[in-house]
Amino acid sequence: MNSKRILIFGLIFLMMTTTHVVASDLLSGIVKAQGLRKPDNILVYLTKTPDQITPPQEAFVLDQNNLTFLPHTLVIPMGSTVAFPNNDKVDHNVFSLSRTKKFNFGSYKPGVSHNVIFDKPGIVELRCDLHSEMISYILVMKNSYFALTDKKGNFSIDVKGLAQGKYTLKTWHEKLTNSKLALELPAAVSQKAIINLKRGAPGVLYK
Ligand SMILES: [Cu+2]
Repeated sequence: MNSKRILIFGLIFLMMTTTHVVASDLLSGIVKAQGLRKPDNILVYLTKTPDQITPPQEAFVLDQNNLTFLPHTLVIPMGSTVAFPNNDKVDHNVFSLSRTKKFNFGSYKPGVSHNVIFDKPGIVELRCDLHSEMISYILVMKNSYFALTDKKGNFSIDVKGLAQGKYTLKTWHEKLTNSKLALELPAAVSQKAIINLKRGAPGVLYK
């Protein structure tokens, strides 16, 4: 190999290794929610990313126990299957009237389960026809860049592999108005995002 060739290969190698991809990092921050007892279960998600996602083979579980849906908020990638087992002592009738996915299992007994595939992004509000206090949310996402806040409002999203550039960080919670924050990667991974939210009617996930 002559020196000219070595130089060209060297340049190609340099270009390949500096394609401006966020190597490995977490986009983290804290959400403060005015008028909410705890700032947990708030969805924080990135948009303007490539919308490619591989749903897991295994089904997610949205349990029914003690007249409660568990978890209260379930975030899943588009195309995922969710099982709705009745692990309670009484019958339940789980249904959704949401545009993202409409279904109604009818009344079913303890020990029985139903499966649903969520093939469209958006919000699904779950209810039980027998117990009006039962409510939960399934949030169906277009990409895998999302997180739910913990009890203190902390979140972190793995942005590994995302190209350098501008993105939007959005939030959703059933009792809070939506928010959006423009940010730039990779700069944003080195600083904590602080998001202040207020009570109000939320909007949709995707327009
Ligand atoms: Cu019920």
